[in-house]
Amino acid sequence: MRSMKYKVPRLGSLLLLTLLFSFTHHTINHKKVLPPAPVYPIPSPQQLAWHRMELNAFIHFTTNTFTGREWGEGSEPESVFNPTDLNAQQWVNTLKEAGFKGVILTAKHHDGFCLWPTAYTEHSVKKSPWKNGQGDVVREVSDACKQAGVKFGIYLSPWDRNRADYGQPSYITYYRNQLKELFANYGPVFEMWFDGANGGSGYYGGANETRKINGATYYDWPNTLKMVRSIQPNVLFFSDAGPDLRWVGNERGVVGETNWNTISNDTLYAGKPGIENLLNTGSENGTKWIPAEVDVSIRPGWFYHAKEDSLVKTPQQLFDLYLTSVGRGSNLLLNVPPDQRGLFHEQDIAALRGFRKILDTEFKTNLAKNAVAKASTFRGKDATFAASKLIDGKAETYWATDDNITTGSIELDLAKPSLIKYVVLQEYIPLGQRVKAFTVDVWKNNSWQPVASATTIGYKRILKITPVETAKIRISINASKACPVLSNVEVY
Ligand code: FUL
Repeated sequence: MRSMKYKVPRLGSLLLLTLLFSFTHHTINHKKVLPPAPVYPIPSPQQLAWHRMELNAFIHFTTNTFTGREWGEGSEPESVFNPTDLNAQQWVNTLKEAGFKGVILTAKHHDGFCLWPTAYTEHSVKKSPWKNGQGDVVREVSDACKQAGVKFGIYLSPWDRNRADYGQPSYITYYRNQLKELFANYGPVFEMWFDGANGGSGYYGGANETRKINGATYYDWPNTLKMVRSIQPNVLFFSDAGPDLRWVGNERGVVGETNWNTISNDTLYAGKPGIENLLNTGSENGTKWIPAEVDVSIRPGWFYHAKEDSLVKTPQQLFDLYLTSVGRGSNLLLNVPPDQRGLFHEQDIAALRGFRKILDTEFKTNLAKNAVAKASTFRGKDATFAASKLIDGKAETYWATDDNITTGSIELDLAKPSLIKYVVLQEYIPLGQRVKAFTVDVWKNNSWQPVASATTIGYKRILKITPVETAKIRISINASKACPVLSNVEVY
């Protein structure tokens, strides 16, 4: 027993020594390779979640739906608002099936009519014959969204052609009261849409005149946003100038081929003329992360007009819009306006289903998934940052190079020749947007043949190429603000 007691500690300390040696040896020879430092500005967690939504929908609905106008005067009697068969679940479920993750409703458009029974004006659903004045469209849409697991957003037009005091300080109090009401009772609200439009003329409580406001100062946005944030800290504010999401500079559904999520907004404000081109591309050295949102309607107008039933965009046109928005690193905000029944029209539903079908067909089989990926170089020769991270399907892993290297290429070996039509790339934007120029080549007739050349990537870039059969694809990053950091490559 005694000798046993003596032997056990000796064996133990030997083991301990061996362990200690191999541990110190390991740490000395394999210094941990640190991830790249962020290139600022970077997205907030809320903005990052927004990027990942990709597809959101707008719903324009008010008295205009019944009067045939696009901009109501503000003098429309409440009695005109009378949908016969309103069904918000039909709207939200149709959109969800087509892949939309969020819905933004016009709670009040420029005409001032309120889709909820607000305490601050009589110009609302409560004075309309719809549901004998007991209805609440905002409630029905926010409930339908909750039920479907779709996020709910609000558009509340700052310009109000109904209010007698529009242009006075008291109107700002009115506007803020309505925001308080909406945010306290209908949340959570993922996005708040502030429209810069202001056409000047209106009913204005019977004054019927043209009113000019100073767009830079009248609304005192900083204090309005502070108030809203105190109720819902996670909301994202959209306007021409941000502060969280920016307008894309047109209503055609097209963001710049060069699309920086960064822009300097110090001198920008909603409705400022002449900034469309800047908003369309952002700026490489912008001081704030304010990504562009691409708003466009499925019809020529934002509101439903029966005469436009034959002009609903085709599934192919919607897919093209997807490529010029999501495909260039922005989100699509597609407007689908309910008709006078209070339903999405059959034509629009068919177009949305067709759009979904094209998406599912075109992006059915990701050929990169089973490819072998290698890179010209990777960070610290550490497997954490190897090319295989580009095809592991994980958003949180990425390929990166060493800090002093701002170019590099990735090769995907598909094992056998396949027909390819699209190349999808994603930067790991939690560390900032970096890539400034890149090219794509395919291996054909024993050499590399160029098939695409582009500038920015950002959250996502989809390149549609002339269909080509190949077994090998090369993506070359030719210029980058700092070492490139890419999280995903897909090939279809
Ligand atoms: C514009 C408005 O004037 C249109 O009516 C529509 O609401 C569009 C989304 O924004 O500025």
